[in-house]
Amino acid sequence: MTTEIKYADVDGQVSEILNKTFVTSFRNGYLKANDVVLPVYYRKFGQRILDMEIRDDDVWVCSYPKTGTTWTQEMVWCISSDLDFEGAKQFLPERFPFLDHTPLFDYEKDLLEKPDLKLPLYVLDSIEYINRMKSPRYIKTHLPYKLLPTKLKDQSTKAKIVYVARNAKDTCLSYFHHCRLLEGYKGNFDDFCKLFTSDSLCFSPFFDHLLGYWEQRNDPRVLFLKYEDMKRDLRSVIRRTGKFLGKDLADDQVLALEDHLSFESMKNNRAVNYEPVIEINKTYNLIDADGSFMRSGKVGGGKEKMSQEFVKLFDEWEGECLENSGLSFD
Ligand code: PPS
Repeated sequence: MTTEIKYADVDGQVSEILNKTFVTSFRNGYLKANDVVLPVYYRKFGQRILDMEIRDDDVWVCSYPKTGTTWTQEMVWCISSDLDFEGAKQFLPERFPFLDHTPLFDYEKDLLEKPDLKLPLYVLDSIEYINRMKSPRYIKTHLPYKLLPTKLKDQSTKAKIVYVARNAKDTCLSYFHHCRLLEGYKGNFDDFCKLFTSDSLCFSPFFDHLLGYWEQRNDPRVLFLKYEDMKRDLRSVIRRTGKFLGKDLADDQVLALEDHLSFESMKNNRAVNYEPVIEINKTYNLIDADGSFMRSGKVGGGKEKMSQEFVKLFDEWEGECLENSGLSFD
């Protein structure tokens, strides 16, 4: 069980590429925390996260970035709240905060330079925001299993974890667009594929992330989902998740939730589509890029966008990393 974090430098060449291609005021370099790539700002928070108190009625949604986290969060929140679509109008990060938000985005310099930039507590200190939340708490994290709070992994807690995974190529393409839109990435897609497959991006190594949770899949407190299954048969995933959360959903509830969770519906829903964040980034010149968070919502786009060389590289890499694990993607 991890109770302390060992920090190391990111390889010098990788660090140089990351610093050159990710250009924003809120990112000041990278480190490795127990071999996981994270921003240097994480060092200030890592131990606080490990030492966090956990509540038995917590529900955690965990994922590598861009694998369907927001979709899963909205599904989990709506099921848990007995389909309170009125309550779901509240901004998702308020009702389902992102634990690692503050370690990921260091706004200290921006706050000094832009005194009218008013940021909420879930941005300024996401850990404290979560500590102060009323129960039941719903918590998002991109941290790999080994960096989760120690007490969340303790057998004595009843807190639940829903993990969502997505195939590597689509995750990479979605992460590329995300990094341009929200994290100041200025490089091209080929360079991003190189960073992704060399496990140099935040929250990597990618397959270790998946396997860390996959190994927990038989724990009754853990539900392992796949984005591709949600696309193919959302109804079944809603029912499975309902069962896991102790909610027996009626047929009309499943249909209503399926509608609420459709890509079109979520794309137009400001509570979940992150448009308010994109607008703040523009207003305060934190990022200069166009696009939308709810981008395409498809399976297979990554393969279409990549060169044949990268498709081959991704396939070989996946084959090696997932060999004998029992985990596979369509
Ligand atoms: S984040 O920033 O890491 O939390 O992003 P995350 O929510 O994990 O992933 C965003 C991708 O999920 C897609 N998405 C959906 N697809 C289908 N249906 C619905 N309802 C839906 N909601 C979100 C979103 O479009 C991103 O994928 P891409 O491939 O970029 O479109």
